[in-house]
Amino acid sequence: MSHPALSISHEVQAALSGGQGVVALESTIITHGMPYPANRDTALNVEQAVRDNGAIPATIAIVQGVPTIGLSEEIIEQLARTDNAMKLSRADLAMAVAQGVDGSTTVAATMILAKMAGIEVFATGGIGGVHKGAELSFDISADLQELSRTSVSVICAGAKAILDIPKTLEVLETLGVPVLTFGQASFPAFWSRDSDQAASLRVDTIDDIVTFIQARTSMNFEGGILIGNPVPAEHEIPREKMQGIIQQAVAEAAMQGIAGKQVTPWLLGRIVELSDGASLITNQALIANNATLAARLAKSLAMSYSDEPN
Ligand code: PSU
Ligand code: MN
Repeated sequence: MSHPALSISHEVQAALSGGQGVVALESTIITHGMPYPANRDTALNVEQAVRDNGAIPATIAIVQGVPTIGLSEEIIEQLARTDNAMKLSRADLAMAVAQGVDGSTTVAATMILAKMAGIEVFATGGIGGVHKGAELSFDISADLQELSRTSVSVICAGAKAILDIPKTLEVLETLGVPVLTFGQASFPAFWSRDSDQAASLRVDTIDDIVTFIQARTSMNFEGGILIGNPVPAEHEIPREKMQGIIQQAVAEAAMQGIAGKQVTPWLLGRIVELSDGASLITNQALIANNATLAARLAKSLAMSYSDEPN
């Protein structure tokens, strides 16, 4: 079902009406998650990974006030270069529309627009969550709340250790968001495969995920699910290696009074600097890996719908 306020690319529209799998991709990672040109190259590689695995990519952003589903290479290039795009979550998404400006969508905002467009599967790198020190700052990403209310399956490589991972998992549980890990018991920690936190639900195959989604649908559950997909072993960076860097970045951010929506982008940028770019390579690899799983899931889901008698 298409939506009057959205601009959906022909390719994505054709895939949706033809029952082909579609994978939503976010754009904050382009404008606020990585430096140029790694951000552009990653965005294009991720789209390619989706295609290589049998689905159609739909990168999502607000372009001159228009919520746009499926970006041209030209627009991706433009977003990758600009410093002016608004970073949009649920609270401010409509302001970019009201003002007719460019804005990139976080996980929360991408979920909202994906849902409107009828896209059920979304691949990203890492989600926002409960920040370290949140008991004082109250800094908890709107991504978590969105997962509880918007029915999209989000595939990520876990959460970065800039976040408090145990508290992030607690909040997800409180909000009733199923957290599935793919192929292992522990929730992945972004650059490394393992956190010391067990997720409550484990799946080992794409069929397991499809069956779970079908069971939720049959029970009329609303809301998203989160799937943690560990980074491939050959690209992993050991946790201890990142720990010092993250601690330094978090301490500097506190000292400089970084607050609000600047916190996540500031930390991401500082970590790339402090790791001499090593963290970027892993970041790129894990997103492609997530896009691959997402494409296979979207394809299987699309096939399961066409099997249904109706
Ligand atoms: N974590 C990452 N990379 C990212 C982000 C988070 O490892 O690019 C981005 C995502 O778009 C996520 C957003 O939705 O940051 C969360 O921002 P905040 O904490 O301000 O909600
Ligand atoms: Mn925040």
